[in-house]
Amino acid sequence: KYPFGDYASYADMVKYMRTIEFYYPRIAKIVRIGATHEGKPIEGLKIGARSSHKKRAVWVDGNIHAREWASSHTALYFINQLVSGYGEDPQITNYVDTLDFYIVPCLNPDGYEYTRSSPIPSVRLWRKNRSPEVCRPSLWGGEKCCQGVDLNRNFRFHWAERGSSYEPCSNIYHGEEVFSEPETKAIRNFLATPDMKDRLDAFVTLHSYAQLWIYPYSHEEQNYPEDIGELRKTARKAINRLSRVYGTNYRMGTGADTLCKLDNEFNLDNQLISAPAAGGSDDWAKSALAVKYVYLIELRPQMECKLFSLSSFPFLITFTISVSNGFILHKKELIPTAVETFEGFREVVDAVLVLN
Ligand code: 0X9
Ligand code: ZN
Repeated sequence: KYPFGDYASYADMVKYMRTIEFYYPRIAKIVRIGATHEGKPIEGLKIGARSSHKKRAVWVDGNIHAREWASSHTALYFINQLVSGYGEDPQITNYVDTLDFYIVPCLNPDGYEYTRSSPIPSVRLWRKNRSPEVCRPSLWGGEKCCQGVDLNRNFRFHWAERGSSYEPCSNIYHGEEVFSEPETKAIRNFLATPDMKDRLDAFVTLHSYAQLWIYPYSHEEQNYPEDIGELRKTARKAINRLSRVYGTNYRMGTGADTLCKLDNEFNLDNQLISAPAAGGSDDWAKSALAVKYVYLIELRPQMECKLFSLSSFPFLITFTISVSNGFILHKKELIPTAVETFEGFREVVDAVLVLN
């Protein structure tokens, strides 16, 4: 039994998934998509009833960013709902009979375990993976070296363009090359096979925080896929359904159009993160895998945005000065966050079901 309502180690997440596989062998199977820099296996669950024909598939992941702890908890709750609802709730039974769900709750276990190792802000608020140090010549002579790549800047979609950095010490460092990291390679190798690619109808990636239901594209403002109408329609339904549970208010849009952020004061280099950001997994899933419903969900809490428009720029840079820290979500908000997000997610699954 997983301690829902509390934070857990990566080992406990994996243990929980193994227990699910043991108790629900007909619908749940562990999938190992690869291993991290430190050699930790990246594991998830495939949930789906056996079928004689090829099934359509839905992907869900969490914790690609180390500090976004509520996201893996939410993904694990999705697993719990799907397996415990099977044979109980007719709708969920239909989901599991008709589709295959691939749920990988923690894509960045090295980073996640690192953030658990100390409450000091530079550790608890680590964002990237834990890849070895990369050095750049420093202005004062010698060189400056830092660890970690922002995995959500390492995908092949306008890689190394806006909203990402060449500096290894930056929180949004895109890596030395596209797909340089074992974690991003694992996702690509697992999903970009012809078989898998053709089956995927939804790609949902869980992040925190801001209460946003994000659809592509997020590398620049006002750039949308041609089926944006359907993506928006389903996103609208999802956030409406989500808000009916506890009244939580979500906004929707592309990351480029809606996100506002300045990394908080704990950020080592205190850089401005502009909302457009290239190299994200969501945009890659939409463009390279041609997945229909691609959403990046920024979970609770709400982000306060202070808007400053810099008139000399052709685009609007929005940022927030944060005092409290939304990445550290109080335990008592974990289950409500998971419950409402699952409700929203059901709207995405329902949209996938009518496709087929
Ligand atoms: O910056 C990100 O990677 C995401 N926000 S977060 O605070 N969780 O780090 C937003 C990503 C939006 N999508 C893309 N830029 N592709
Ligand atoms: Zn994130």
